[in-house]
Parts: sequence; structure tokens; C-alpha cells
Amino acid sequence: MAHVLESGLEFLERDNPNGLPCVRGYNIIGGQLTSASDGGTFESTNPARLTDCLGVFPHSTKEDVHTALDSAAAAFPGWAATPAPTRGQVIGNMGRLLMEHKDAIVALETREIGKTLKESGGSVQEAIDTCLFFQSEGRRLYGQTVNSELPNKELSTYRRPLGVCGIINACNFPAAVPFWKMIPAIMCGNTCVWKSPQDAPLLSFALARIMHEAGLPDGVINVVHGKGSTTGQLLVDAVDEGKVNKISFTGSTAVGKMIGEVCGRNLVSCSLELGGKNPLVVMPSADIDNALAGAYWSGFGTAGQRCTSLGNLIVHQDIYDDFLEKYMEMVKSTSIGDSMRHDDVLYGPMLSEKYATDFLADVKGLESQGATELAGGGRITEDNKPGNFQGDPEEGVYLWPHVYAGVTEEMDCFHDEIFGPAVTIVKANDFDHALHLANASPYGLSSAIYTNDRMEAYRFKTEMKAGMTSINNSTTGAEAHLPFGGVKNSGNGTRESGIWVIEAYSYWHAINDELSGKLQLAQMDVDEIEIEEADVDWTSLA
Ligand code: UN1
Repeated sequence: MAHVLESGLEFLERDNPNGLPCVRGYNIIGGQLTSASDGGTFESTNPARLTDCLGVFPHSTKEDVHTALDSAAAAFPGWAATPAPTRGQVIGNMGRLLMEHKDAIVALETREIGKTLKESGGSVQEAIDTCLFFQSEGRRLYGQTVNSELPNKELSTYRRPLGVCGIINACNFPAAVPFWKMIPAIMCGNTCVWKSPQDAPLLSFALARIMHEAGLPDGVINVVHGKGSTTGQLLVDAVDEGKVNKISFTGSTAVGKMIGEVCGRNLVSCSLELGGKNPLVVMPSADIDNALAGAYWSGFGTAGQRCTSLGNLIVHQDIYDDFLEKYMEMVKSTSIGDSMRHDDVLYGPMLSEKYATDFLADVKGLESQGATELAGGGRITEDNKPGNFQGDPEEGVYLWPHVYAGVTEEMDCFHDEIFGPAVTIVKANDFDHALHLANASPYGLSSAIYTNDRMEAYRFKTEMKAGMTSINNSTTGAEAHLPFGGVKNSGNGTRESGIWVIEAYSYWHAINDELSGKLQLAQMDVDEIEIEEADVDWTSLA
């Protein structure tokens, strides 16, 4: 076994295009690089070029997950006792190291999951911003002093860490989202076992290594690679075995509900950031060009693979035809390709083959529900490609932009999340109808309205049941210091980001310090102050 900081990168013989390197990847457990206990592996491939293999990684077993949990448990007392400002300093170092290596990390993210370089830049910047924010939070992590109802007695509160946190994130924001979780977790004094996303193990490994370079003690963050249904499930199962004090999960609603059940029956805290069918309403008073830009980006940026991507585009009937015509012009002009090799592409490949397969199953049969396909075409191939496709589509996993109009709330496609480049369009009769439609899906993550009517904007933000609402902006674009999360089927009400996330990774410890030297009973030994009413008729004064 080698220590993570003493090892270089190990390259494997591969026939990758342009001689791009393929590395042997390892878990990081207690600071040591380890392979799977049974020697099992899986590969990470570039979805923009399927012949490009980034690395071979351990497919972690139950033994690996449990060794990682034991390592996190062993590191916990020392890390929890480390002064919070020192923990913050380590986090600040992580942010500075990420800034230094930003360009390389951004390129790696794009190579591994296919997001455009610009978007990977956003994801990595969000990780940096999170470090810089929580660096200083280590100097706060405030508790309160509380006045006692009894004399010579002091009450105060402290934030305490929960213990060992299991971290499971999706691969679409593979730098930002694990940092949203682990940075506040370790700032509060917790230790983590991170199950990296199966489609982004190399990026996760690089980030974890940088975290160790920043001065993170061994065992505070342990990384196990693997698949969600195997390694991820083993981490969740460990909740039943009493080895986990917190699970933080970003992914599908179905898996989130399962995790919530396991945590619930063990009274273990869980943060769940789940799916969305995010509505975007366009009213006649809106700046239409701005609304078009927002609806286009929300639907097709990241190939629609954000939990905050646009689902239902709800357009007022008075502008419906005109808006749709302009929208479809934009959709048809969409430039798609590998952003490593082509500038100005709006989106790249799907995150992996599996995302494409699931998407194609989701859009199949939408017309039999009554929706009208205005754009579609499924998988992009050499014989079936949009005019603005850049490069050779057969090299990767690329999908056409899909648009379905005439959608109503009676149809399943109004309610179901479609993770990928698809927008369903709904016609609204008036503002009240639009607001009703925006609230009618089972989800409540993000939402947006384009209007220049102040009352409509006010009513939308007041009456919209969602974790996040944009006014004259896209459904995406959460900043690193605002609370992120949803209601209804989008989550369990916990939040990521900003000071609010601290609630998710600490518990309140109330301290009752009796200085009087005697037993003073709250509620019972408190002197009651009598009311002495004066004999004045206040009603006689005016
Ligand atoms: C996600 O959609 O999974 O708000 C995360 C945004 C990004 C984060 C999105 N800052 O779009």
C-alpha cells in the first residue's frame, strides 16, 4: 500500500485517441491507496469519445466500504477535537489548490463526463467558492449564550458534529456537489466516506488527492469507487449496521426515498437532493428575447442533465404561437459536439451511455400520450445529425434536442422528470392557470417566471411551492451561498450551500451550567412577578 501523497500516477497501456493517458485508480482509505478486496474493477470512459478510457478503478466491496467506515470512525475524535478555525484553514488550502490547478481539473471534468469546458469551469468554480466560504465559517461556527430564568446559572449552545457521514453524489456536477456536502461536513468536524459517482471516478480521485495535499489528516475523507447499485447500496446498508451517522445523497427520487426509509428507521439524519420537473412560465409582459434565452439555456444547457433543468415550459396563450416559433428556431440551430475539440457547442454528449438509454426510454411514447413532437430524433448518428453538429457523432453518446408541445396536466409527461435534452410545452390561459400548472407536478425543486408585471412576480414567488424560484432568470444558476434544495418529491427539506447547510451536518448541544451551588429547578423555583393593577380608568383619557 502507498500513501496518497507519496505516489505518482500509474499509467496503463491503452490505445486511447491522441495518446491520452489511462491511469490505474485507487480507493483512498485512511490516506492509503487501496484496490478492491476481491480485485474487481470497472472503467471510466469519455462519453464524447468512447474509445478514450480514463482509468481503471476498484469496484469496491462490502469489506472495502466497511474498512473505509472504520477508518472514518477512527479519524473522527481527532478531527472533531481539531479547532474549527484550523479545520477551516485546511478547507481554505483546498480552495487555493483548486484555483491553482483549475484549468487541468476543468479539462479532466469535461473529458470524463462530457460537459462543455465552460460548464465544467462553473462546476469547479462552485467547489472553489464553497471552500472559500467555509474557510471563514470555521472561524464562526457560532453557538449562542442564552439567558437563564434562574439566577447564577448560564445557558449556552454548541454545534457538535454528527460523526461518520456517507456521501453519495450524481456525476453531473462532480466537483461542485460533493464539495457542497463534504466541505461543510468536515468544517463541522465530521469525517466522511465518499462513494464517488461511477461515471466520474478519476475526477473524484483527483479532488480527493488535492484535499489531502491541502493538509487533510488521513481518514477524514475516505473515497470508495463503485457503482450506485452495489457500492452505494453497501454504504446505505451500513446505516442498518450502526456504522453511519449521516447520509447525504444527490440523485433520483426513487433511490432517495429508499435511503430516507433506511435512515428513518435508524433515526439517522439524511440530506436528500432529488429530481425535478422544473417549470418556467412566460407571461405576455416579459422581455421575450430574454425569456427565450432563459428557456433555451434552462432546457438544453448541460444537455438537460441538471436537476434544475427546465421540464415544463408554460407559455401564456396570447404569445404561445409566436414564442414557440422563435423557440424552435433556436432549438434547431443548436450546436452540439465535444467541447474539448470544438468551440461554441451548447452541449456535449450524455454523461454516459446509461443516461442516453434511460432518456430514450423516457421520451418513447410521448406522442401516444397526446404530445406533439416539434423536435426530436433520438440518438445522433452520422446519417441522422443536426446541421450544427460538430465532429463525428459516432465517437460518443450524443442526443438530439427534443421538444414536445400541446402537453397538458392530464399527461404523464407533464409530471415525469425526463433527465436529458427534452422540454415539454404547456399552454396557459392566464396567470392563475400558469401558476396552477407550475405547482401541479409532484416535484418542487426549481422554478422560474418571466414577466414585467410586479404583481405576477410577487404572486409567483409567494405562491410557488418550490425550494428555488427565479424571476426573469433561468431555472438553473444557484449560487454557492444561497440555500439549494427542494420540497415535495425533490427532497426532504434539507438544504445544501450557504450557512443553512450547517444544520444538516451538526446537532445543537444545549449546556446548562449551574453556579449557585444548589439545586434550582427550572419552571418551579422561578419567582413569579405579580401584576399590580393601578386604579386608573384608561378609557376616560380620550
Ligand atoms: C444540479 O442541478 O444538480 O444551480 C446542481 C445550478 C448549479 C448547480 C446545479 N449551480 O444550476
